[in-house]
Amino acid sequence: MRLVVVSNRLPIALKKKGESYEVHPGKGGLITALAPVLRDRGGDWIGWSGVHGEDDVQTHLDDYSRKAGYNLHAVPLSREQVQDYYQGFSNEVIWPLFHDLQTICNFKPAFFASYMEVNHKFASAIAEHSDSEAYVWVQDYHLMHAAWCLKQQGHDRRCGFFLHIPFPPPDIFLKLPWRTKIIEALLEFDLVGFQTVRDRRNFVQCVGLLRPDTQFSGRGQVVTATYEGRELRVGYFPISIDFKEFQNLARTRKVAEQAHQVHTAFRRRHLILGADRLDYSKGIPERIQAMRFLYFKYPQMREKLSLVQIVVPSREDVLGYRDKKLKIESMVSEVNGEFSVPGWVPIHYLYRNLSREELVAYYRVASIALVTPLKDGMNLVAKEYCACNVSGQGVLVLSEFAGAAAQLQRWALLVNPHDVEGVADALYRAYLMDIDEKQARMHKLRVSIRKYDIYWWVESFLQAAFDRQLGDFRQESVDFHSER
Ligand code: GDG
Repeated sequence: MRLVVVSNRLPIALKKKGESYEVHPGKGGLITALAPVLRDRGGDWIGWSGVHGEDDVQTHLDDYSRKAGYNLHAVPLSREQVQDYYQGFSNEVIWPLFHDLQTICNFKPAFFASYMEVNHKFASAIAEHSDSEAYVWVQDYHLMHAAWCLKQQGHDRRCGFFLHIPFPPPDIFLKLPWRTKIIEALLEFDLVGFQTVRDRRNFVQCVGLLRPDTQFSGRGQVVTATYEGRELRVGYFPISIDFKEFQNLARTRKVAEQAHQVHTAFRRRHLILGADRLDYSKGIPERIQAMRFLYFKYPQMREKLSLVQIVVPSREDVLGYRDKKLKIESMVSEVNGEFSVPGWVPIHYLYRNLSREELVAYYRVASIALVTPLKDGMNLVAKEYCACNVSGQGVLVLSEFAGAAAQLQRWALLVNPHDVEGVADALYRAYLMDIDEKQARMHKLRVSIRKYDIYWWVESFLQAAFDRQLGDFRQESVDFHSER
């Protein structure tokens, strides 16, 4: 069966070279895990290329496809569509709303109209590049109407959908002017997947309020919904990383040397690491406040612990992101102004995209990872840190509002990111933790992440999509099935 993956962006980066383009492979666990599946099945990937109106883009993609072993198809988007569907509807409506920030949503009707137009465009591309035998796997919140549009256009396809971000509870979701349309669109997929059991519960509750004629049956990881006389499956599939790849990279000589250099440059002091895309959901200002509180409440931690905060530039065209950056920068300078002494700076701030090796070197050398999003679908940084912690002595301080907390809560130090004193206390506890406890916790974290890696994620989604009977799924709670 041919697999067709659909996402807002294709898993490549196009770089302009003179009059032409160079195609570079995309990074990240999703592409690493899906590429072999697509190659084996002879698959396709449909998405926007990231550039506007270049006629020859598809020719470059065709050349690349021959090498990659699966086909890439670009969906062309105009500048206006990118502005209204991507920056507008996706990132000024759905992203903030689904991260519980309804007050900053911009519910402009033109954004929804553009979103619908683009979803129709994607549906036409899916219809063109697949037949009724294919399985279409749609990724994420930009394309929640893909299955609905396919049906409207008269195409019969089996479609699954995975939401990478959280699904909000009804009191927040109901604020959305297009709430019923979105729920009805999601119910048109054959399988809808969420990151955690909590996200699925929120979805089921919203369906209950907006389409009370829908019946749910079964329990466990995957349940059945009956909607307008047809059945679909609704499950949770916590996404993960390529554990072995990260671990192996962390063990290379190059990364070990880089880690050693960082350690020496910081005069062998302990490092706390934060690494995030620039985003208000990641809780960076609250984290900086927690650092200030740490140095204030526990002055003995000054000159012993420094935070290295990596911020990766992101969504610079979306309203509010630039202000966030300025706010973070002024907070960093304030803390540094207050506590720096000759030879020691409390917060090292890096605003750039590090190479994978550099990032892994920081993961390897950091004594503590401080992962404190206000809300996050999963958070892969938490998992990558553990995979790269080859010394086995690092401590993960993790927000209870990250999807990853459901799986990792027993062995990480869980914190409420809004409680800056609580975060400071957790950092102090992490610093003082005896080595046996650190090793025991990190061992458990690594075992769990190794077991439920990105390949497990792909396999469990695809099995729910077309292989297994519902009875084959776990009915019992396992570690990542917690309510958190
Ligand atoms: C969305 C959801 C969900 C970070 N700094 C650098 C760098 N990174 C990479 C990390 C990691 C990725 O960025 C960030 O992934 P997250 O999961 O933390 O967050 P989102 O980007 O918001 O992703 C999230 C995810 O989708 C998957 O479903 O977990 O909840 O919001 O992989 O390694 N990479 C490089 N340099 C850096 O400086 N090269």
